[in-house]
Amino acid sequence: MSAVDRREGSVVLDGTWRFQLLPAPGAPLGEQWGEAPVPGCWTMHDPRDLPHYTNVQMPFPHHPPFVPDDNPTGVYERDIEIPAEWAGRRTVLLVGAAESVLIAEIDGEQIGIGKDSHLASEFDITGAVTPGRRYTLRLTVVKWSDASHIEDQDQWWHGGITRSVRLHSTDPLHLDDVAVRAEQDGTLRVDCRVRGPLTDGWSVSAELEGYGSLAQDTAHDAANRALGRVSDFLGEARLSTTVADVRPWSAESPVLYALTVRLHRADGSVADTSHHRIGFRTVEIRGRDLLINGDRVFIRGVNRHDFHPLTGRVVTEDDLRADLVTVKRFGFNAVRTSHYPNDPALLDLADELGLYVVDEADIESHDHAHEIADDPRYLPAFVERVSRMVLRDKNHPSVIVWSLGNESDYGAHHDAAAAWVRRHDPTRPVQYEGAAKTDWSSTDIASDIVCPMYASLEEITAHARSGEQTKPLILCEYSHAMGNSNGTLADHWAEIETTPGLQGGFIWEFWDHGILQRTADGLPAGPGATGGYTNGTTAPGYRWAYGGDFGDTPNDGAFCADGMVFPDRTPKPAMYEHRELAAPLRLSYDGTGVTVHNRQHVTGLARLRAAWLIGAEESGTRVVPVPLPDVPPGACAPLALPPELPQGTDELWLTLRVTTADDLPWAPADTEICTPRIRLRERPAVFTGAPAGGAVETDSEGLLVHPLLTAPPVLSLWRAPTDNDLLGGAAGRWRDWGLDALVRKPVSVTRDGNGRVTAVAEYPTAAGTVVHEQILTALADGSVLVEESATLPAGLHDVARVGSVLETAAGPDTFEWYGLGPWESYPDRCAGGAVAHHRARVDDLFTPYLRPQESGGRSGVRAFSLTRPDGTGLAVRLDVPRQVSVTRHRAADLAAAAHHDELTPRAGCVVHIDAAHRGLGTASCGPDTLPPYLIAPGTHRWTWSIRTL
Ligand code: IPT
Repeated sequence: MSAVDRREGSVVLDGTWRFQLLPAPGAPLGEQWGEAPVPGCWTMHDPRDLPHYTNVQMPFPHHPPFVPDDNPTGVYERDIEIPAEWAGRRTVLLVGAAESVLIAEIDGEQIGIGKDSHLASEFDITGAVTPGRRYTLRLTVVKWSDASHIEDQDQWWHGGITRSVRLHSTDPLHLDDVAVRAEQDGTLRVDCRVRGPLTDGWSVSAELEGYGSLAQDTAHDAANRALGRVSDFLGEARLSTTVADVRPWSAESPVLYALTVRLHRADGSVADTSHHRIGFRTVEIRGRDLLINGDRVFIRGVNRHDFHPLTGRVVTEDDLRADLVTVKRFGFNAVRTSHYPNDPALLDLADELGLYVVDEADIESHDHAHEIADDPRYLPAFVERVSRMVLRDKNHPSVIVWSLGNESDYGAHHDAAAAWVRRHDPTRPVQYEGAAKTDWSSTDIASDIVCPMYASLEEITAHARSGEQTKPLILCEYSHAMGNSNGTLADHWAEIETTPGLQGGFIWEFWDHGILQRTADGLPAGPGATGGYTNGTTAPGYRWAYGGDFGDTPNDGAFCADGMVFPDRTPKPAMYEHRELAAPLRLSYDGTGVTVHNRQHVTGLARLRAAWLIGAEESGTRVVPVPLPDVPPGACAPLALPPELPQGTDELWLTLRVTTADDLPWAPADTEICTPRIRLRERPAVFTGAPAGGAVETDSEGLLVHPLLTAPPVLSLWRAPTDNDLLGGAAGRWRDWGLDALVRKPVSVTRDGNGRVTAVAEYPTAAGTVVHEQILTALADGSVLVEESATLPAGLHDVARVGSVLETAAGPDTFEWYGLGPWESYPDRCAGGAVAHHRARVDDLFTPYLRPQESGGRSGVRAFSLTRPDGTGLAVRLDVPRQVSVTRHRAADLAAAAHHDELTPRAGCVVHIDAAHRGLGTASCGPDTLPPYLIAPGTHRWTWSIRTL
């Protein structure tokens, strides 16, 4: 494994290969060959072995190193021709990745085997082939082996060849490795290793484009001193230079320089060339800070798996680019390659687009972690997996930290691997979550960074304030994005930004791993399928499959659907929350003027453009462009308020819509970057002394009768459990209390002389009775005022919501609101967006989280309408900003469905108006929401009005 890039000039063998799937490695080949794509996972197209999802548990009961006898084995075959012009050269076969054991044969002769599902296997086949001749290349891929026990990552199990297969050739005299060290101060050092047959001399030169040749510092010619040797190691050379006025590489400003290294024969002719795009940057740990080019940069990271809903694990360079472009657009500056090395193209893209990478080795022994961590039979695999990754990826400026793997306990193997890395590459820190798990203050471990997963805010801040902290603290996983999640992200960042010693983390995770499945036959739609999805939603006849949907047992259900994007890369609403928290600029308002703060380290604000969005409750929403001063990094400057601000006393908000001014490599001009907001005027009290009208029409229980309502407003304390509610335990309590099936027991209905109706009802639950009062008053403007209170007994200490639910007749299809929007928000996830007038189709308000659950809420709603195309409908006004949701589904419909294809949207709207709505938290894996976002027992009051339009 080396860092010499040989993609150029190689013969790509990707395409359709002959294929047979055998039940086990020793099984006889059949007469008949089928076909399979390479790269490709057979699990995505062969019904005999479908995808299988497990998290921690292995899919079989065997202990390491044993595996089942039933062991799907794919035999891939094709003809190859070795180009005649490769005569006299060295020929190499490269298999980008195969899952899991790879056996390579040429014309029936075994040429090598490889393990490690996420790194390439390279075979020197010079001795096995003659240029100009044709051969049969057979790649046999065995699914299970001893190595499966250290590839127990939380993802689908697949089988196949998952990255490109290529042949390339080199001169017999060739560069074995090129190691580049380019520092922030402009110093550049290039170390080359040379291999080949005994020669009468060689030399290496290097050139940095625009800066000329590097000086050769040392050359060590092993050949001259070891005549008659067996080895083909010829020696090493070191070259160096210093670039004056270097522009350092950073995620914010990813400046790359072109370096070409040439190996010359004794006569000066070029035997081998290696091209590199390098970046000058320095990573160091000083005290408890991780510094990039001397700056303490917050790590706003996300964990990313190789995933594709049609191919399983096969991703193209276009896919990788689309992933990283999305990551950049939503404010992330770092990626952890959870939990294995990615295709080298990902690192090229991270270098180019500007992302810090924690490069992680392909080691996760989760289910048998303790057993394996000190089992010497696995020692070589640990060291080899880590070292091969480092050898491959060391020249990428984007890689700032090496990770020894994930969830594999802590044992001697980790120390051995860390020691190898520290010696081989002293320029980057090493991290391993498991090493730092028990004692965050320990200095004597295989991790230079304390990188816990899912630690609570309280724990990390306590550590940072303890005086015991010895290393940077960067969470390797936090804010589990399963379903409707990522509550309290803003609370996290408020602490991180104000607590020395806390430096960020990596959200779990980028992808929802939903595989596109045909509902008719239950099979994966597979590579090449078209039209099965759009905007996160599957088309009729398809669904997003998760664990168990392919008959896979044991499985871990929807736990693989825990990403910030849907399986088609559509961003979930939580992405907008992150984008706002990571914004390159912030606003402050002191009552008279606005100041804009540039929060970046390297770049000014010139690449951005801005417009004020003026949101006034009464006078509507307007957009006014505003010149953005080019504030230097870390500085601030005044920002002009819009001229002609709406007069009056109604509530007034300004939101700065910040977009890209010009095309950037990761965002075309006019891409929205953030929407910071400030409030200029408070909302005056509403419903004060509104004049009364006539009588309110009610049913015998005192509930509102209205021509557009098919179900009058009644009390709701429940929501369709989110994944966090379910796995965190709240949903179980709610069910035990009976909140999902509340029954209204009328107590009294009174009507006063003015037609005002007071209905009191009880809602018995297993934790005590809730008393609900609803007073309906007709107002002179034709609206009905609804004043409600609900008193929750002490036993109901943490319910989902307290509010009203009502249903409309069919017809209204447009929702317009003044409040936070446009995207979905919840009380603990509402940092992004504008307080303004928004409009959406009712059908679009719902968010298609893979397992149906509470969704579509909008926070801070002050008023809304639901209208038919002709403008008729309902208008609602609220006493104070509240959580409102309008969807086509009752909570019970959602809770009963495992997939969206089981849901039938109702013709009318289901409307929730909440006095209180519980935060989302992240309890499916990690901390629940924080106390301020929980609903306390006692009396809750809310008032609203409803009017016919
Ligand atoms: C942690 C894993 O590292 C990650 O792969 C994923 O499984 C995540 O949790 C949950 O989705 S491990 C967990 C036991 C904390």
